[in-house]
Amino acid sequence: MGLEKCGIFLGFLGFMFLSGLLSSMAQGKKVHYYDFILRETNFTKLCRTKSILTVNDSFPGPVIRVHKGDTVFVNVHNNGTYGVTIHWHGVKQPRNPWFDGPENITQCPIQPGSSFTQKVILSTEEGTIWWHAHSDWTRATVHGAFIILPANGTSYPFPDPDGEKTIVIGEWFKGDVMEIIKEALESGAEVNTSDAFTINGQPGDLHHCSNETIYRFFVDYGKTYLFRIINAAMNEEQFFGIAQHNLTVVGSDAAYIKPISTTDYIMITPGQTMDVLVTANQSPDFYYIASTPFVDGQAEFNNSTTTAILQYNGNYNPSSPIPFPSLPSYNDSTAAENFRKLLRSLASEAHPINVPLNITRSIYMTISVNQIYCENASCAGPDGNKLSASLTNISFQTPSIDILQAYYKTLPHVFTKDFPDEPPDYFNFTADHVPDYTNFPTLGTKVIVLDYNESVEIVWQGTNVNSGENHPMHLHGFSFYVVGTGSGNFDNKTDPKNYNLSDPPEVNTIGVPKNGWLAMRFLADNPGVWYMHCHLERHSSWGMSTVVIVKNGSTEDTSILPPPKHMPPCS
Ligand SMILES: *[C@@H]1O[C@H](CO)[C@@H](O)[C@H](O)[C@H]1NC(C)=O
Ligand SMILES: *[C@@H]1O[C@H](CO)[C@@H](O)[C@H](O)[C@H]1NC(C)=O
Ligand SMILES: *[C@@H]1O[C@H](CO)[C@@H](O)[C@H](O)[C@H]1NC(C)=O
Ligand SMILES: *[C@@H]1O[C@H](CO)[C@@H](O)[C@H](O)[C@H]1NC(C)=O
Ligand SMILES: *[C@@H]1O[C@H](CO)[C@@H](O)[C@H](O)[C@H]1NC(C)=O
Ligand SMILES: *[C@@H]1O[C@H](CO)[C@@H](O)[C@H](O)[C@H]1NC(C)=O
Ligand SMILES: *[C@@H]1O[C@H](CO)[C@@H](O)[C@H](O)[C@H]1NC(C)=O
Ligand SMILES: *[C@@H]1O[C@H](CO)[C@@H](O)[C@H](O)[C@H]1NC(C)=O
Ligand SMILES: *[C@@H]1O[C@H](CO)[C@@H](O)[C@H](O)[C@H]1NC(C)=O
Ligand SMILES: *[C@@H]1O[C@H](CO)[C@@H](O)[C@H](O)[C@H]1NC(C)=O
Ligand SMILES: *[C@@H]1O[C@H](CO)[C@@H](O)[C@H](O)[C@H]1NC(C)=O
Ligand SMILES: *[C@@H]1O[C@H](CO)[C@@H](O)[C@H](O)[C@H]1NC(C)=O
Ligand SMILES: [Cu+2]
Repeated sequence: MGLEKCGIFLGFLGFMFLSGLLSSMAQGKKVHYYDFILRETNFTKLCRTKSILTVNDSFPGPVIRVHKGDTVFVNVHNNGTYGVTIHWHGVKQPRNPWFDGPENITQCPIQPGSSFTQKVILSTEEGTIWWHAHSDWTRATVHGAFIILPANGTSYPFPDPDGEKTIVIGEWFKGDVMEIIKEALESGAEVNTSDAFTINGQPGDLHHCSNETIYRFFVDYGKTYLFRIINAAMNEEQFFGIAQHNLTVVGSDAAYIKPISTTDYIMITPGQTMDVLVTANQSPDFYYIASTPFVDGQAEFNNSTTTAILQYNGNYNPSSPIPFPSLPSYNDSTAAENFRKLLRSLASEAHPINVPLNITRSIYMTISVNQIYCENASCAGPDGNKLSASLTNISFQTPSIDILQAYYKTLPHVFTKDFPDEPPDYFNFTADHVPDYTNFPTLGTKVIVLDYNESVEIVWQGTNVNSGENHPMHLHGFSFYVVGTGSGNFDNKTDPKNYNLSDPPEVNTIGVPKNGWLAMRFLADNPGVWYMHCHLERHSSWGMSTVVIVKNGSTEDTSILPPPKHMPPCS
């Protein structure tokens, strides 16, 4: 190459580089750096001081606050006593499964004394998501909000709120969560229930130990606030409300929705987020904010209510008693469904949707709680068996080498690619009495393999095996459109005729109704290894999960990014 040509070539490269830089500057996209230090911290809750694993000693953990399309580097240092991983819940991570986080799915744990810097690539997400540990039950105390503001030069699709509040609903166990799940998996019994729910780390004053420390949200009369609500609880969906204040839901799972006006409660599953506008238009007073479990299954659960106070600024004598919201009763499946059915995409010019219409891959997947047979009824679950759970009757066995590495390096014997597109056996999934044999799943590390850009439909079918209940299903690496739902068994001939293809909500987690079904669609345009699981932690621990591998497309731009130099090693 002559000198002149070379100069022109370099000039061209320079131009390409500069124009790239200029266009990203015009959109104001930024790179952020956060340091997370995982360590044991002493906390006092429910009259008991105990050590919990936290990020930077805070529960809930630090807030990540960025703009749409930014990139975040989080240096996670583990100063604790066992291996942990961190997941960015609701971040699609285009082509970047390396930093998604689920233990032994995309990485092995970050060992004590070591660090892992995770690159979190934001794309279309806008609104509220969260981050949490994704190792055993560590997420009980290791989680925090992840707020994504509109990109520079754009605004909310509703009037700018006067202020913003973040509500993280958590679940508090007096015992050690790692011991609790270990003990339950060994014995096969139901998992110990928690002792309280929390709002921003406080159980609230229905628990006398939290009487003085109940969380207070201060508001000015006449102003409107954007409440970003995250359900970080482990095992229970929640009904949430604020006394005498209407909730206007404007977003969920970092996507805007058509405003749901004047609802007096929301139902929010573990894993979901709701962006809610609240106008402080009542007489200046204290008002209870409350969250109570929604559980329509048969298992024992923590039936307590967590509270906080919405407190108007000013001089006045608060009412006694303080007004309390009226929430649906704990097993009101209809109230839960009635709320979920209100979710519809904004589907505007500025926030368009792209629902796949020509489905090239259909998967019908059953969701069940199961049992594993124990000789001589030697286990502590029902009938002397062990409790288990499955998708399509396969109880997922987590490997000891991460599936991403095994896939990338073609390592044998880590997983198999034979997760079926249909259940092995059709029966009346939602019958009052299902055949006994359906209780017992097969065990395996079976994954779903999708071609790049396939238009996928998954129908999740709740079953009454053991007993039915609402399951909040979550998919990593994507958000998906909820196109249909119904009770009983899905009918693949008639039910698709009633799909909503014009404004279905775009979410990353959704409650599949008890003894009902839910159909979702997505375009498989994100190559990688993506975990799919129930976000009720004990179900996930029992095997209610699988993995979706999306193959590379034909170009570099449609392939998984090169791996980072150092991934945490597997032992
Ligand atoms: C937003 O973009 C404008 C140019 O369009 C720029 O002047 C400004 O600094 C940007 N603000 C931020 C916070 O990035
Ligand atoms: C966490 O703590 C470290 C060390 O004290 C500090 O450098 C870092 O900024 C903190 N991170 C956050 C997100 O607050
Ligand atoms: C927590 O407090 C207990 C006493 O209440 C103490 O024994 C323990 O060392 C403390 N742990 C940490 C990590 O500070
Ligand atoms: C945690 O931090 C302390 C203080 O810096 C250090 O002495 C200890 O070795 C660290 N432990 C781990 C497991 O990183
Ligand atoms: C679980 O609950 C049982 C019964 O209350 C109790 O004996 C056990 O210690 C608990 N396990 C843990 C790890 O807290
Ligand atoms: C909390 O404190 C208030 C007074 O400060 C008292 O009236 C109320 O009974 C207490 N509630 C509980 C559950 O202890
Ligand atoms: C809540 O919404 C209903 C229905 O629009 C309305 O009648 C009521 O006045 C609203 N209440 C408050 C407190 O804004
Ligand atoms: C849960 O608590 C509510 C209100 O205290 C009560 O009505 C209901 O019966 C309780 N449910 C269970 C299953 O304990
Ligand atoms: C639907 O997809 C199939 C398979 O990719 C293709 O052959 C067909 O032309 C598509 N139909 C429409 C209407 O796009
Ligand atoms: C992940 O693999 C490691 C070994 O690399 C193993 O110690 C750990 O128990 C596995 N985790 C899970 C959740 O199976
Ligand atoms: C399945 O069982 C349910 C509940 O008993 C019943 O209502 C329904 O009719 C049954 N469906 C079929 C196809 O038998
Ligand atoms: C439709 O459902 C029937 C069972 O009701 C099943 O046998 C058949 O394979 C399904 N068809 C497709 C295309 O999934
Ligand atoms: Cu579940």
